[in-house]
Amino acid sequence: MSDIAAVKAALTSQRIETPSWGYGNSGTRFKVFAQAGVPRTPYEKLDDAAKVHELTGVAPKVSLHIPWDRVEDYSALTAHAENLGLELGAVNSNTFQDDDFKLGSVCHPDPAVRRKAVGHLLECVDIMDATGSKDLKLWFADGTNYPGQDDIVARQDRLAESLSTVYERLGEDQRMLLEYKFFEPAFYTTDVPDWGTSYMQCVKLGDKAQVVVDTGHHAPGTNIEFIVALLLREGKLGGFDFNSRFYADDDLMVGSADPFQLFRILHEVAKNGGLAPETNVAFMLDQCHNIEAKIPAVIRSVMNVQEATAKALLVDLDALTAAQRSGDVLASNAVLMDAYNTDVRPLLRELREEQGLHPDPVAAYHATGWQERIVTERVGGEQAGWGA
Ligand code: PSV
Ligand code: MN
Repeated sequence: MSDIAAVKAALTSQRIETPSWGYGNSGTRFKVFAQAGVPRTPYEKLDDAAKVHELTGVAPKVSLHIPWDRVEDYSALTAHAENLGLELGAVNSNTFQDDDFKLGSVCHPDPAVRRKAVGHLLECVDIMDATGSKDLKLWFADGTNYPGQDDIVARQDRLAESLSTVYERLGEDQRMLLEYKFFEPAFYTTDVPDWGTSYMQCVKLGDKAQVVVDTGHHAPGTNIEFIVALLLREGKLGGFDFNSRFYADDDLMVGSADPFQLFRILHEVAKNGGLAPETNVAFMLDQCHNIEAKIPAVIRSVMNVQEATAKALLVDLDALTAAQRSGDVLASNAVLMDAYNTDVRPLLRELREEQGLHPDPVAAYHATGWQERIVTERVGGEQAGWGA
């Protein structure tokens, strides 16, 4: 696609989902640096997310994490989101912070612990019913640290059985998104370490189960765009958890470590129909802003995804196909590099202005006075965060 109107239309319809936990305090296992003005409640996280959407125009959805975002009344939380022009997005489960889950959750050798884990996942589906969320996003810390610690295949069977109980509970228009990560916190085996394992489990479950690609969850050197292309080919790409990494699961801002990789991923997405709303690929962020200001960092991340998407949309697919078919290696590569090397910032500024937005959302944020306001008003109470 290189027709500018079509590029702008695709950019306008793209939706980027921001994570509630990105607005809270976070850190490494060494230290959490608290920031002034951080939300104390899920309601305040939504207030911050609304700023991001107001200034970017493309971030109306917010992912929740349970129990971090547990509230008394989910219809009140949903109403709060709607009043802010937001929607509640994926509900993320958490079976990794409870003492019972030391040896795993849905793969634990003890059926009572597995029941407890499945109970939590079912609670997440209840919450989805109340919030109108369509996606249940599952990531399991399950695994082992020592050879011989548990039976690899038995754990896979327990996983399948647990997932199928939850799958059966999903409503007509709800999905299960199964995320993989190659290690951490388990260091020897991880029960869902890679896209193949997630894909195998999802295929057995059925059409409502799809794979989530967290860009920080692969071994160094993994060709992520290849995985993305194959999952799209099979109709099994449920979405992304976007972030950047230099070493492991660093959760840095998407597009900051390797913008070229992000472009290559989005090129496969764009080329293989993944930007069409009906393909239903969720473009989620999963990031932690440990040392940088949180709201501007989320805005910057949204802009980074937009820039990579714009470059991907500028790839001249006709020229690319012609060069590929004629076996012209250098010409094929040049088509991609021409798009990547295009400065799309003027295009995005123009698009924002056409939509009545400020051309520079980060500058616009600083001019709103929101940061000063939350620092003054959010005093007392307990700041949101997951501890470390
Ligand atoms: C696990 O590392 C993960 O990527 C999952 O998506 C979790 O839900 C999230 O991080 C928690 O930050
Ligand atoms: Mn993730």
